Amino acid sequence: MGKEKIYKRYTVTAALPYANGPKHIGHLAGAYIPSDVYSRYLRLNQKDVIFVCGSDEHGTAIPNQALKEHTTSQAIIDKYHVLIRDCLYKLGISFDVYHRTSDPLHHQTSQEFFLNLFNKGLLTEETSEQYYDDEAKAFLADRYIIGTCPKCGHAEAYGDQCEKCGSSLSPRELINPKSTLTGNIPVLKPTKHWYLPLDQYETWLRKWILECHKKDWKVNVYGQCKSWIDAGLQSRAMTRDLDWGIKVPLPDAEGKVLYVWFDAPIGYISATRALFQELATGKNNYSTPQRDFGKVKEKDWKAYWQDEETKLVHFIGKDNIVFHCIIFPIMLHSSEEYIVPQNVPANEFMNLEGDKMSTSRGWSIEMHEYLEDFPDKPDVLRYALLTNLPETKDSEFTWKDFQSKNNNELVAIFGNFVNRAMVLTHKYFEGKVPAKGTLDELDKNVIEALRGFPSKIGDAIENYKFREATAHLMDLARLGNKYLAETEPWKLAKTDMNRVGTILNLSLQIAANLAVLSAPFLPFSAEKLKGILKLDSHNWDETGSVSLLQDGHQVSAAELLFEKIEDEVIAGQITRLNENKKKMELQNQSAVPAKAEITFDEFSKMDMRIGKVIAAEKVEKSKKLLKMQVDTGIDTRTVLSGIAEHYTPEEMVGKQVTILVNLAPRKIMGFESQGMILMAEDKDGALKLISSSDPVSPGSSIS
Ligand code: B3M
Ligand code: ZN
Repeated sequence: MGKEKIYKRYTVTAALPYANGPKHIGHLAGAYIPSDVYSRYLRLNQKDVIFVCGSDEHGTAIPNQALKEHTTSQAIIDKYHVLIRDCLYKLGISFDVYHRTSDPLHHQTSQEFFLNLFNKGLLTEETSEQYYDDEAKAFLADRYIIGTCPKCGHAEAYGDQCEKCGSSLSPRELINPKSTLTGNIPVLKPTKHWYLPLDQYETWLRKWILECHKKDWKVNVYGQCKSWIDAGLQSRAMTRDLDWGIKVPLPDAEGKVLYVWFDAPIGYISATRALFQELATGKNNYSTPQRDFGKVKEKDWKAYWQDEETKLVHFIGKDNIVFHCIIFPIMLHSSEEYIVPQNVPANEFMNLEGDKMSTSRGWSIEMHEYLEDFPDKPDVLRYALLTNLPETKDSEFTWKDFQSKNNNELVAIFGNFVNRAMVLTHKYFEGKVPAKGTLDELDKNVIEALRGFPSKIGDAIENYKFREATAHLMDLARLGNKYLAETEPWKLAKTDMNRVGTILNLSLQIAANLAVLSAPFLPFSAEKLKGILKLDSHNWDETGSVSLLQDGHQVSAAELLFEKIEDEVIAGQITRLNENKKKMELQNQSAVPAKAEITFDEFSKMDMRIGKVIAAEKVEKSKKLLKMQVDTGIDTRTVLSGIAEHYTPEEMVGKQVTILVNLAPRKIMGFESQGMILMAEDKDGALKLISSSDPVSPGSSIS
């Protein structure tokens, strides 16, 4: 490490996932894997680092999901908080704390934050007209309004953001707005809110981002920030009319809560407070300390957020850039208490098999699904994602690539090298590390190359180039493989055991370096490899060491680190993906909205009876029509019905049907239809007869 300013400590955050559903591997690639590699790397360097995250449990996403699942918001967050948290831990994401924004400590922290800004006079109070749904009798929060994006024309942009082009929007910018509650066109009604005047911080932002961070922020992040600042910032409401969230801590704020993007990033601070509370009191409801924090006091959390010698880094996906680079930093800066982030290395999106990843469309690989199918392979997913992170532009995950990364790299290069070195050591030296003899040119070159790896990998990580760092790691295994292939110790065994000793000593040192250096990327395999080598815990060295393993050190039995994934397994995943998509397509076809209200009198004008089909035939030249004779109990009459694609004439004869008998007769294809048979239309367009499940005599009326 070195070059840039030396920080006393690091606060690393990963975007708080909304607890409104399972999260997919795109989220992992966006924020969780990079932040985890970064934090693990810092720990290996004995840095004072905390890695914080938690569930985002507010915002309209939660009640929206509750509506869909016919349950309460509380039930939704309880369910998904646990699901998401457990998946992230199983995938090796090494948070020191995973908090939740429904926790009282977070409510308190957010309210204090709000009041601090309010008391300083930094929030402006404005009454404005906002969209209101007359039928639902509610003001519509941003996410309850959809319409056409004024920037890119996307037809389903939300009131606060277009997910297609990433623009941050306000509801009134949407073209053809619609309420998602009822589908109605919303009306404007006055309501009072508290605003953060972002425009007042333009000078500060220009200096902080455009001048100070032009070089060290990623181009995609810097570019987005610049275009927002150049476009001119507007004040933004920090409160909402909603019944789910953190109450606005003011006397005249009945029914109002903090805007989710006000409270969510404060969640990082609350999580830090929770961590130190728990460290100080010895509890661990939310914390999973990843290093020895020594003796700490509750208030020690402050250093991680308020001391200029702390480096704060936010890992997020690109749709969160404006909130982490503009709004939250303004909140932090204007509080006059907090530091602002040093970097926000946001990633772009990861697509899946040629299409955008989306849980709601069923086109995704959810973390829990992956873990169900590959419970012992968290590292394989980590590796497949790391080698393919959307760092500078959108990337794409395919199952074929996943298989090939596993079979051709983890198995064939990394695992194979380690295995060969181990097997040969057992074969020729009873599993004891042989001593090195005289080194030849090739050995010296290998040692020199080896020494370069820790800093190459470290530099890449420190510059948020995790793909590059991962490629370097695999190159180290390649170096080992190449060395064995070139020296062929198995051929020398008969003639020159000294030479074999040198080669295996160096090979084992390479394996030991792999164990240390792979830990941030492949933590489970690194642990396993350390076990195989009986390597004590090791920190990251500046240079690759050729004395990690002492001469005569006994290693364990050889064990495979990775195993091949067969074609059938991959084919099965692709089938499952396509099936999920179909299933969701059906589920997402929402029911047609209800028709306008009618009176009971109007309803009772309809004369519906049970009838029995006594004859049925196809109507010539029509694909859809059946012509039937129906015994209505009153008479026998002709009825035409568009069900020929769903029922054959034979199937219909003898069937009990529901028939509207007082519908005015209509001519259809030259025949007079005297009534209408009632049918239900399924989401996929299939028609089904409606009738009583018990036999009822023809003519019975329905009411
Ligand atoms: N809950 C949004 C998202 O998952 C979000 C991030 C909050 S970070 C403070 O895109
Ligand atoms: Zn757009």
